[in-house]
Amino acid sequence: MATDLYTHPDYFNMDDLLSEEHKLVRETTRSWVKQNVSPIIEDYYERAAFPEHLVKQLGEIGAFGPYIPETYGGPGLDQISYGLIMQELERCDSGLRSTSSVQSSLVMYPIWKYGNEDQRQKYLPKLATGEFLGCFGLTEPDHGSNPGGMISNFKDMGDHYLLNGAKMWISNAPKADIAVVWAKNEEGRIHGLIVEKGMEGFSAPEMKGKHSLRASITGELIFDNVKVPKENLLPNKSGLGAPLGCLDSARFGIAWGALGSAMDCYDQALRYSKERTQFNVPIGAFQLTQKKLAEMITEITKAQLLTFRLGQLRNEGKATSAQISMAKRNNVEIALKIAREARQILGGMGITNEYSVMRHMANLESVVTYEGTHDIHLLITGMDVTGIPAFTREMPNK
Ligand code: TGC
Ligand code: FAD
Repeated sequence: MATDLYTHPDYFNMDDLLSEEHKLVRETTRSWVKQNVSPIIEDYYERAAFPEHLVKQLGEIGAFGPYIPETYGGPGLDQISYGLIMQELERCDSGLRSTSSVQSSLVMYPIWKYGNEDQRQKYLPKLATGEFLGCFGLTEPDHGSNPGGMISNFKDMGDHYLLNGAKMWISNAPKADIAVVWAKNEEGRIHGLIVEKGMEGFSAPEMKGKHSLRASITGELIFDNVKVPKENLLPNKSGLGAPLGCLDSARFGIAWGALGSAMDCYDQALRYSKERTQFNVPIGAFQLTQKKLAEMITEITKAQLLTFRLGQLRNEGKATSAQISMAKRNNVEIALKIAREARQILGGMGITNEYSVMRHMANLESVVTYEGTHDIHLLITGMDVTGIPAFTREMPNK
């Protein structure tokens, strides 16, 4: 890949709204990415290899649990800082952001919010430094958009729980030291359990053959009569709202992150349009190229405003799940469109690994599906504005 020349577009002077701390956090992440990830990411992506050596470094730059309080080893930053870190990581690669946002929002967040003090002290500092890598098991082979139908279950055996079931599509799973797993108890109530690598009957085989998110590692979680100690149950929240609460935090990070991919694609397309000459003029002189660039920067600016306001609301504890859902859906959708347009501006070069645009495009095909598909998020907004859920329907009689 060519030298990473990225600078972020800021058409509406959004930087004026950021504090000095926000800018420092962004700069720290960006320079770490440029120095340590940009030179290697295409190679890892092509080989579908997980850059495991970056895990501890992500801990060092504060990208694991940015908003987790210092008492538990986190940097104690605000939500906008969290968003900016996700933006800088996904600006480079969605898989890199996945590694970080799963650890932060789907592993550290539930332990912090739903765990007891012993669990927080035991796991959070190690997760913050990257000594431990975690994963989050909600999706099952037959229950993706409808996680409430899960069949993974645990029984109370007196001195321990016995866990059975299977999860699939789990980011970080094959390399994870711990898994936050959602399963039903004998009454059918969903609870979170911390399952540790090495527990008998627990395995996490890698899922291969992905054409997207190739630098992120994905796996199954298989539980065959796994004895889980009773102290590993997250005691402070149960029901489907518990995992969905974690998704609020992760979807917030994705809204910022996907925008990072869009900003990178625009930055590369704009630069290329000024350098590449055809018919004796830079291709940026053609009205059709300018239309593409004008639409890209307009959508990026709208998404930046949406995302920043969402960050303010989240800092105040006022962001609703539906607002977060809208931002995730919108920003991933515009990022995908921008990646496709940017690839066209780059012509044939756009399909090569000299540029990150095609990789972003392929990655975003996962991002538009995970953490709730585009259509599920449309239905969440639809339900919010009408008050009528449209997730299920009766099958017509034959
Ligand atoms: P429903 O009856 O609507 O809700 C059940 C209970 O949950 C509450 N709730 C929420 N709570 C917190 N945050 C949210 N976002 C919430 N949404 C709903 C709700 O109030 C209710 O509470 P209670 O007390 O009344 O019981 O549930 P439903 O079964 O009808 O489903 C609703 C639906 C479809 C929106 C939901 O299931 C959904 O979001 N489905 C999408 C599944 C999904 O996003 N899976 C993500 C898996 S993790 C992942 O993809 C990680 S990728 C990571 C990476 O690599 O970056
Ligand atoms: P399905 O739910 O089968 O959906 C298929 C299609 O049907 C979609 O277009 C969907 O929009 C549509 N559909 C479904 N229900 C409705 C409805 N009611 N109305 C209209 N249309 C509907 N999960 C985890 O738990 N942890 C992870 O770490 C994780 N990481 C992932 C990493 C990757 C790379 C990928 C691809 C997925 C990951 N997932 C993870 C799983 C992800 O959350 C699911 O793929 C997602 O929720 C969709 O589920 P599904 O793939 O089973 O699709």
